[in-house]
Amino acid sequence: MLPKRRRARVGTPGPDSSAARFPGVAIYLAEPHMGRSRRAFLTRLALSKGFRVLDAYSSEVTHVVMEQTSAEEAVCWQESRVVPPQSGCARPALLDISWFTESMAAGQPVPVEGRHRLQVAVPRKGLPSLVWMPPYACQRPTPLTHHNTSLSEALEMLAEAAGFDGSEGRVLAFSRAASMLKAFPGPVTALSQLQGLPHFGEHSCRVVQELLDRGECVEVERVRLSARYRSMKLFTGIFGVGVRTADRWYREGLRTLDDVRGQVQRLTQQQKAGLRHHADLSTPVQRPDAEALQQVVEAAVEQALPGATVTLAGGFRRGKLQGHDVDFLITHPEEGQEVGLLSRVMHSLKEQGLVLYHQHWLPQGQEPARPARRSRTTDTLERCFCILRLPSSLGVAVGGALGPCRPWKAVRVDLVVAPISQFPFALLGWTGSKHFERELRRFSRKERGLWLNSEGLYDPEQETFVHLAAEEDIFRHLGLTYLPPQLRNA
Ligand code: DCP
Ligand code: MG
Repeated sequence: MLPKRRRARVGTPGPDSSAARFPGVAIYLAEPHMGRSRRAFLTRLALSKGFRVLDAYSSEVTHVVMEQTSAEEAVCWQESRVVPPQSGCARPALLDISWFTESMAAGQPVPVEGRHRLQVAVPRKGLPSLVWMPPYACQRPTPLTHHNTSLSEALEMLAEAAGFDGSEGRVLAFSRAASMLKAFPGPVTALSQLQGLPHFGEHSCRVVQELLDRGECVEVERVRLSARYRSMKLFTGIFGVGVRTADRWYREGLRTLDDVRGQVQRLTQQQKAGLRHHADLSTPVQRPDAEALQQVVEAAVEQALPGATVTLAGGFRRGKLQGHDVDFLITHPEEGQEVGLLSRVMHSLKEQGLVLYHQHWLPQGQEPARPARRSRTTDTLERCFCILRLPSSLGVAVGGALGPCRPWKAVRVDLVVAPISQFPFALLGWTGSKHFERELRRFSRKERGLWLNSEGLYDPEQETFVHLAAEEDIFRHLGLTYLPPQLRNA
């Protein structure tokens, strides 16, 4: 079922009417610039005159009608629609709204003339084809490997640097442009291919242009080599150090890890542990490490509460082969059974000598906190931020920065507990990517009027939580096509 707001907006009299007076005509009103309420109005108008209007684009469509859309954009839109071919079916005509309004006025479909058609007159030979892409990252598949790595990495670095300066607007602008490039269906070789796509502001375009022209961007290289970026990157890479702390240290003149070690009396326990294990923690965790840790955690969980489950989340669930940590979600099929579980799990891991550091966060109350109006990445699920000892006896080549003979390696592990009723939201929230989550929450809030976080989906009008049983149901409820984790690498 669609959320209330969407139901209200889309509420058109049943399209696809079988009582159509013109059997050879099946209209599809394409939405890019039309807007939902205008589309609903036009649909009602056409239905009232006996036209057949299809709600979804399919091989049955004979007339696609668009408004304020250029011929090139229309063709790209059509090319991006994958419709199984039906024998004997011609491609539908791409038409301007003028054909529709004339037909409505005539009370019957008027013959299609050249002036109605949104067609590119000259074949676009040699020109890169334009692509239509939806604006929110949660509306499009983003695989792990894509065609524009050097471009997206450059823009992501600028986003990271903007984050170090607390410039959230620029973080979003660069992240969104980078994310579009990750989802782009082929290599970008000319800036014109990005024409008309959302999120490519003047600054991002300039960077892309320079990279395409010269293979390098002066600004990107200047930032990458700057003392500020390098120190901020180094400091925020320490477990327990956020941008604000890193910035303060930088302003105080600290530049290196040794400078930080010299201030040990000012460090939190978490930061001290982060520094102690810095060499291991700055070496990527490999997938076999994550799988070995899953077995360790599963055994501890099973011992603490038979029937409880452990699910690998984060980047590894999206198919990444390495990551900066391992994220696990724990639940039990019976609501309430999970209370007190994490303490027992940590006790079991400590007894085995596997815990190098841990910080346990308990939920503030039994009731899930109402999601904030503004999306946020943190939530109040019970969790433990740990550094675990991964012994080489588990069959993993721990090697790493300290040489191949080390019998163990320190690994960052997040253990998160969710009651079964919140599990789908926790799984969706902790699978990422961060940009995907940010966009999903923004989409939910702005397009559906619902507030989403890792604990639930809140309807502020009804003042209730929406109960859903699986990730697929959350996508469906938001009116989104389901994307498996491997396609959430936005
Ligand atoms: N997350 C969250 N709340 C937090 C921390 C993380 O909701 N307090 C979410 C955001 C991420 C996901 O959980 O989408 C996993 O966080 P990570 O920082 O571990 O990110 P990844 O697993 O994607 O990256 P990496 O492979 O580097 O670990
Ligand atoms: Mg992770």
